[in-house]
Amino acid sequence: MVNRLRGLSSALVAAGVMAGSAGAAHAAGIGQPEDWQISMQQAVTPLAREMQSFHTELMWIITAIVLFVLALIVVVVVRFNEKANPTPSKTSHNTAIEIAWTVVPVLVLLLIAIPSFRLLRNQLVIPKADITIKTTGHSWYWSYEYPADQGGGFQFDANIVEQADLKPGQPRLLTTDNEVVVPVNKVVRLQTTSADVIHSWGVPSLGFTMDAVPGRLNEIWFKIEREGVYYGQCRELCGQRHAYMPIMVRAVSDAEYATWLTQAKQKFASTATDGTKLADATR
Ligand SMILES: [Cu+2]
Repeated sequence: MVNRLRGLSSALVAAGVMAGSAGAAHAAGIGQPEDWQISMQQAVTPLAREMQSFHTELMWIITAIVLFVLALIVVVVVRFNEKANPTPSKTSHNTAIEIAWTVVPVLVLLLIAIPSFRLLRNQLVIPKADITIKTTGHSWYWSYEYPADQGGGFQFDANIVEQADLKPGQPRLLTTDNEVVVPVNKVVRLQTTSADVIHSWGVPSLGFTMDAVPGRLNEIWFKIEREGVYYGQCRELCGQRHAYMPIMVRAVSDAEYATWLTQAKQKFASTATDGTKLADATR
């Protein structure tokens, strides 16, 4: 038995080492899913961090409630079964317990409501934005528009790179031909809409998804705190190629962003916008 346990534990250690080395091979794990991942992708925005810590808080609260209810059930099963307790009590009221089981859940809900509404407020109240980008969902790709008054004045489409055309290191089903480029540590206001059916723009490590609805302009914000590439996908079941309209966001330094803007203006010159400002969804 002991030997068997020892064998099992060394097998587990070996599996752990293998998983660890596999993890090292996929060192580009930030911003994209990893093999055997069970936790969420690393948060790179203040909102994503707040969402993840709220998630953890909820997990603790839920775990405590489940354990408490489980303990009550065990007590009832052991102490109040027919054999252990042949003449059951006829009690039908207990004011103290009734007050407790009303007040305690209310307190638990309050404990959850406070961080929940704070998070909701932080998501919906957009700080003063440094740049605004508008994205439009199409069946089945995203297009992006950088307004002229912020050094842009162009738009482009971002289509999936098919598996056969992927370069080494590019993740399958997540890589696009053109990417959204944003400066790090800047507040980006992202506006979403759709040209056909309802899509949803979502990048896990940025911490949100925002519906892209035809005829509506939704907006959300993010501030990426580290340079890198962050991948996402359409999050609204939108049709046949729903799984093939990925999102690729690259966060770069201010200088690199300025360089990219200049290059992008030339690259996407044929799709230049007329210089009108993007609408403000809050007005
Ligand atoms: Cu879609």
